[in-house]
Amino acid sequence: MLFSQHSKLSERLSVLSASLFALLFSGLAQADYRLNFQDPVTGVARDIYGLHMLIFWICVVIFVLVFGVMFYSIFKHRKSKNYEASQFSHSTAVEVIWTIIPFLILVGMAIPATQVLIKMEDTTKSDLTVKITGYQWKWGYEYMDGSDISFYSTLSTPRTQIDQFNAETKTDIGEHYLLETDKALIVPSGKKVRALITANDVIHAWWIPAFGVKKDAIPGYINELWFNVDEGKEGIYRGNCAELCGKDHAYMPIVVQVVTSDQYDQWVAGGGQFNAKGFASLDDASQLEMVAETEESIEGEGEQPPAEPAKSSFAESVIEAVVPSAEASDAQLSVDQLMAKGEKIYSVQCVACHQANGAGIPGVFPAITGSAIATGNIDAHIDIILNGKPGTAMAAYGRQLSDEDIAAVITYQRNALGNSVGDSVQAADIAAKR
Ligand code: HEC
Ligand SMILES: [Cu+2]
Repeated sequence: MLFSQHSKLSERLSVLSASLFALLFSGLAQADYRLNFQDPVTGVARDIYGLHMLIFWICVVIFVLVFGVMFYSIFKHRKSKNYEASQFSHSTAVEVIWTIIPFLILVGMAIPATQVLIKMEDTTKSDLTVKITGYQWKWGYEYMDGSDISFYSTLSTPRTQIDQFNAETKTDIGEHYLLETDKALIVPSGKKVRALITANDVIHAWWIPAFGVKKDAIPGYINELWFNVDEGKEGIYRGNCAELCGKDHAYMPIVVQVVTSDQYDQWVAGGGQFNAKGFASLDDASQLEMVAETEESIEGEGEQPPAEPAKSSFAESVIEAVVPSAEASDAQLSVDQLMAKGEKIYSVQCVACHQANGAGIPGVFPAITGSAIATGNIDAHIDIILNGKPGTAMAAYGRQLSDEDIAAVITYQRNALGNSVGDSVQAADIAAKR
């Protein structure tokens, strides 16, 4: 009886451990698994890495010593040896030793840590300042050096890749799933870049692990950070918003493209244009190679990433749609053109709240389907999109989208998502209302 129970238990245990094992290793095989931090590409990130390793090894040594002594004592003085325990209860000498040694260890760790902290906080003598603003759910970048470049950076992974919960109809996700944007922050290597970080709604945080920077973006408050990417480490670096900021917190990645300072000057002189992949548009043929190369060296240890599947032409068309067109806003578009463009803009800028089918989220984000504004007087519709609704999550898109984009998304909302008002607007109508 006892025996059979026991064997059942051990059977269960072995099943459990086998499945745990399988779980662990299937996870390892799937994920691009790596240990430790990303490879540091700035001096501060290298310092942080060094500090991390130093403290790690101090911990390892303490661990081995403490457990070594413990296990040795347990084993040496075990009951079967009839060891007679000593009965002393106080030892000033031991107490002094176990106070002084940890104290010395802590001071020994605090000195280099403080040096790095002081270095991290020193934002003086910067070559370039960028203002970074967190929004629900995108990042705004503004160059403060008089170049007058500013833009918003939005997730470019298509919602069709994100919203697939059915394993059977699942399509492949892209290589940089949820870590890709329509426009990257462009910075030069070998230059001290200072960032002023704030937010427009709730608290976000700007985080690029390879740079060793992470700072909260707080509404009404400006935080500072700086980084100086080593020359020779040009490439694409990716990070995330690191402060839970609501429903789409996971969908506001950060992409930074580091270019040489010559390329940066060229980009600024060209007015800060972007190519279809959201990187600096330079008329320098070597640029694409550079991007491809460094992406590999950041991520690739050994294995070649799978050739990009005829990659989301949808994502690219979205990006094209989102980059405001430089054309004059008096161009007339057909209703079909407006609807096609509007659908793309809606699927990038508006779905997070109003949902792909226009139903919104009851009690939080209103439906567009049957909405009094989206089916009523068009002036009110234009107004809420241009100016937003202060005090709510509905942002003023007049600052973020071009006249044509706004005309398209309004036309789309009025004639799709279950609405069929039948009217349309042109960019010129929007310009007139600004
Ligand atoms: C971050 C969430 C969010 C995003 C993104 C968003 N909206 Fe809204 N939207 C809201 C909220 C909240 C309201 C309700 C505001 C209020 O209280 O009147 C709203 C209201 C509206 C309304 C009025 C609906 C009604 O009947 O009251 C329209 C039209 C609208 N949004 C269009 C858009 C368009 C177009 C976009 C994309 C360019 C967009 N919204 C993106 C949150 C959002
Ligand atoms: Cu955020």
